[in-house]
Amino acid sequence: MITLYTFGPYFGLPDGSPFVVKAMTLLRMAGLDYREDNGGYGKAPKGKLPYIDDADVIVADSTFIRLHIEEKYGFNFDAGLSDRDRAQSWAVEKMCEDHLYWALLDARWGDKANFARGPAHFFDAMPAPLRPLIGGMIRNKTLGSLRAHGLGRHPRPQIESLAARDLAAISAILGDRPYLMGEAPCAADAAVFGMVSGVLAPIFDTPIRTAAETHPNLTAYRDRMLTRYFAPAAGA
Ligand SMILES: N[C@@H](CCC(=O)N[C@@H](CS)C(=O)NCC(=O)O)C(=O)O
Repeated sequence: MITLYTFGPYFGLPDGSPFVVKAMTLLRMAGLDYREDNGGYGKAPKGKLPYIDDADVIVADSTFIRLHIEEKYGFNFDAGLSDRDRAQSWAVEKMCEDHLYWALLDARWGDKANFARGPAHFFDAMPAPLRPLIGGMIRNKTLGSLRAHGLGRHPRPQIESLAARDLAAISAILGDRPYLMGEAPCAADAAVFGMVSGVLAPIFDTPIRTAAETHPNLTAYRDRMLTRYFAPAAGA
């Protein structure tokens, strides 16, 4: 069986990382059984989660996990999409992952109150005296990568205004359709759901969440994806 390396459920979400939520959703979309292991971060080949172990083949990065599923299991996430829809869905996915994600990171890790509510709990299993030390080091490392990306160089209100534009774009593309590209979910839905559900997580108090909440189709979309892929099985 496939092992998916995760952080674990945090913030009322299937996982604390939107990329892990994306990978979970892809596996569920493809109907593949998998087990979760939240102890694999130390061995992550690219230093990040998610990655999978599929019969001793290690695949790191959510997009390469998608390509692996397509190649090994013959599942076409974008079946039925026109070339234009495929291109548009890829563009939206990458806007989420390479732009909106960094704004989410700033909201969660940059804002001190949100950090205390959220990511600080990643270190709860450590001995109490070490928690602020290790937590502070990882926070500095994360904010360093945000700065290296570039988005972290803007003052927070500017970051938030850019994120609000991303969310308005996703909302406009979704329109009144159930999924991004129409009646059926496609690969980008896994990525966009991972990010939008992360942005909407109620424990974080942030103008980015408020911006997302002004688009009722985004909250409905989050709920639709949750029900479709993460509702507990009957009797479970
Ligand atoms: N491109 C990667 C991004 C994965 C990623 O950024 N994961 C973050 C969590 S959201 C991570 O593992 N960060 C830990 C670190 O940078 O040390 C993917 O699509 O899987």
